[in-house]
Amino acid sequence: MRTAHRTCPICDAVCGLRIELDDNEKVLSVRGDADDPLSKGYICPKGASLGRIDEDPDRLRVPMIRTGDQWREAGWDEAFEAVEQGLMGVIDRHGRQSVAAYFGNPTFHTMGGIFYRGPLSQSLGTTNLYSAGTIDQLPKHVAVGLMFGSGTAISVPDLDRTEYLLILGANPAESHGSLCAAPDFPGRLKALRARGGKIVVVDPRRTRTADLADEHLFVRPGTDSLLLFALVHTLLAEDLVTLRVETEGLEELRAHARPFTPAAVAPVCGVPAGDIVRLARELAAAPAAAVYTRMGTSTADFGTLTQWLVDVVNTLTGNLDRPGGVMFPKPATLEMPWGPRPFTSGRWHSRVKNYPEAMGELPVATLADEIETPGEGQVRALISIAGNLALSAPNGPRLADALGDLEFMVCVDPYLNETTKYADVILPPPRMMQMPHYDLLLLTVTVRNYTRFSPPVLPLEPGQLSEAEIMARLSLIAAGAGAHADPAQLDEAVIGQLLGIGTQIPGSPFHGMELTEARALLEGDSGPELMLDAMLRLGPYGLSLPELRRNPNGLDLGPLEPRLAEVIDTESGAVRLAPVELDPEIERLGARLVTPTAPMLLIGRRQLRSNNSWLHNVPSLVGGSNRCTLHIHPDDVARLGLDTHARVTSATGDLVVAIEPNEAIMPGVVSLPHGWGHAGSAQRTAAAHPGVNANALTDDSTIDALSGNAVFNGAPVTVAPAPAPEGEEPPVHEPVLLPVFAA
Ligand SMILES: Nc1nc2c(c(=O)[nH]1)N[C@H]1C(S)=C(S)[C@@H](COP(=O)(O)OP(=O)(O)OC[C@H]3O[C@@H](n4cnc5c(=O)[nH]c(N)nc54)[C@H](O)[C@@H]3O)O[C@H]1N2
Ligand SMILES: Nc1nc2c(c(=O)[nH]1)N[C@H]1C(S)=C(S)[C@@H](COP(=O)(O)OP(=O)(O)OC[C@H]3O[C@@H](n4cnc5c(=O)[nH]c(N)nc54)[C@H](O)[C@@H]3O)O[C@H]1N2
Ligand code: SF4
Ligand SMILES: [Mo]
Repeated sequence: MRTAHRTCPICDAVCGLRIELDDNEKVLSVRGDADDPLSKGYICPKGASLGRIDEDPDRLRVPMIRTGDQWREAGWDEAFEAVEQGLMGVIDRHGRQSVAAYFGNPTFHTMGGIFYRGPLSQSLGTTNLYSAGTIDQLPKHVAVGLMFGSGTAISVPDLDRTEYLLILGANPAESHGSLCAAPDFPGRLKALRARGGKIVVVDPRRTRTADLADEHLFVRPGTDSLLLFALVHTLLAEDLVTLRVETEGLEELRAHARPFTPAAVAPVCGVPAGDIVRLARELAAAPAAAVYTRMGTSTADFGTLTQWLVDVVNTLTGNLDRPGGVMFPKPATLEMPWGPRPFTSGRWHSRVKNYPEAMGELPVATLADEIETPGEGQVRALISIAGNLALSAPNGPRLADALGDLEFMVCVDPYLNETTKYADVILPPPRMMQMPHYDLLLLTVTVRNYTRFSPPVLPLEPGQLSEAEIMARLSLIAAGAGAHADPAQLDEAVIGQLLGIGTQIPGSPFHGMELTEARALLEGDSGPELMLDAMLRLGPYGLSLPELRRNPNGLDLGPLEPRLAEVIDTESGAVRLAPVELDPEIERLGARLVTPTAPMLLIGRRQLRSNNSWLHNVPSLVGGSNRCTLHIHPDDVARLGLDTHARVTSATGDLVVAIEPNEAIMPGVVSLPHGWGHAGSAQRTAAAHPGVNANALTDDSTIDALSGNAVFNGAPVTVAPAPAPEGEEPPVHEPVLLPVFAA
């Protein structure tokens, strides 16, 4: 028996884990790592199931090649030869623009995904680049890009020191936090209240997070920008503004905010005017306050405006870049610019709908258009890395059909699932336990400065490829170097680029060195480890990979400190309170100041033992409370005459689903979790708990204009009685509350 340490790779909370393995290297138990300075032993049911997830018998172990509807196992060389033939064939016939790439959610967590996204995108030479970003957080990047001049200037609530936390459209008690890495988020919320602070949650559902708060307010889906504008209006009208950082555009902001009075927005957003005024006063009066928002508002109409207004309120109340307010973490690695600086968007546009690029990406919501619409530049091939678009994208079934029409598709994915079944070749990454891990992205949004590296717990088997090698070989094929090119060739090129930057940074350990001299200093067992070592040595704490290896439980690098001056990149150096780029959206929002007629509105829901589309194949994570049901208020159940099931119809599709009457949801709103719809899947456990695809109902024709982001929340739907589909189990009406446990 032995114990290994590893960061959990599943969600944004980056919990440290202690893994016990038996003599056959089978995982016996996974517990929280009490010696991790950030997570301090916290673990959730998913982390505790990591061994079962990792050892899933349905996981692919070798490449798969499809002919018609027949799959067969293949060797790596043969698989890469098939990729070269398929991909280069499409490029020869239709040009490089006919190739698209999608980088799914796990690519934000894995070293293979993070370090090789750039090289693969560049060697493909296409602007048809898509990621989970445009079905998630792109509005945040655009908003901070416009305000601070850098699309990565993302602040986090200083959770452990704040005295007042306003949460809109996030449910960290179940999601464990997002764009805010805070293991044991629920515990941190409890501590906030225990020290006399206040928490207010604004959400169309009274969530578990709301249960941990002092106050919960229902908001009509898609209207948070109105509510926030009224907060801004009140702060300005009542002279409650404290500016602690240099700003520009206050007068323009005042003009924008004028029509959005609490009285004008209240009937539209559903939050009483008196509560809005009180919230503004409380935020202004709190010794330190933070406003935090995530998916609920990012994937709703006016997503970018909402993210902007959140940071406007944080700035106006004097809480930007201040302890207890919202702060910019200082990661251990060299901060690499991602996206243009100063920030700009629309450097190119999508072919069919002319949507602007943002952060180098085009909207996932228009990928089906690009595949279906003939003409020069039509997408004919797709490289999908760690994505399950059939279930994750708006109007997923349409996109799935489009995938079936591609001339070539290759997926890097451990599963044959709803999306990868359309691939010609599937290249499986190794098990999580076999991969080194470093959260290059998530460690930029931690609530304390912190770092931790995890070496692989288990070695690769002979002949098995790491995810990094798979990515490198795909990049080399795309670059024309062929199916047998040595991945080290690409690694050395990337490392050389990094060191090239390093030799020019005065004061860096590589300054003034020859590249070979600098390269000789690096230590690491693989390409991404060497890249990481370089980035750590170039980082602000002077760390290195060997140093991190000596600290397997992670290193606390101290509380967050003010550093706006280091991250801001606007022309004037001031925070732009009223970027002109937002004007058209503000005008469009003004037109929403009319009391809405009331169709039912659909929103999403995350479940504690789930993670998007890919954890439903683990028996301990499905069943019980983790079922795909429609939450609906009992008044609506009665009004609509529903029995056990409902037919839900939207502009794009319809489905029949079991209902779960629930007092906690706002009347007029229904909620369906996403990532389900596994009927007929090759993942056997998932197929036995199929659920329905919520994205059959979401619309791919509406996007957030500024970011291209999908609008999942607030889709108008009709709900009608329906009989239970034959053979379906009766729905579970009682949510089973799981204890959130620690080590
Ligand atoms: N209606 C609705 N739709 C949504 C959302 C919503 O709230 N409502 N949420 C959206 C959000 S926030 C996101 S991030 C997206 C996520 O959507 P996707 O980007 O499609 O990600 P997942 O659904 O997590 O699917 C991950 C895929 O990666 C594979 N995978 C798992 N681990 C690894 C690995 O280590 N390496 C590789 N190569 N593959 C791996 C899995 O088998 C799976 O196929 O969904 C979005 N879709
Ligand atoms: N257990 C679990 N954890 C996860 C995931 C998972 O699938 N399951 N997915 C991971 C991923 S990819 C992400 S991006 C994060 C997301 O992390 P969160 O953003 O915290 O996740 P959600 O649970 O989607 O929270 C969104 C909340 O917004 C509410 N909402 C919906 N529409 C609106 C609206 O218009 N206005 C307001 N104010 N609220 C609204 C919903 O009711 C919900 O409570 O979670 C991550 N962690
Ligand atoms: S909250 Fe759970 S899934 Fe997320 S990192 Fe921690 S243990 Fe893993
Ligand atoms: Mo996400």
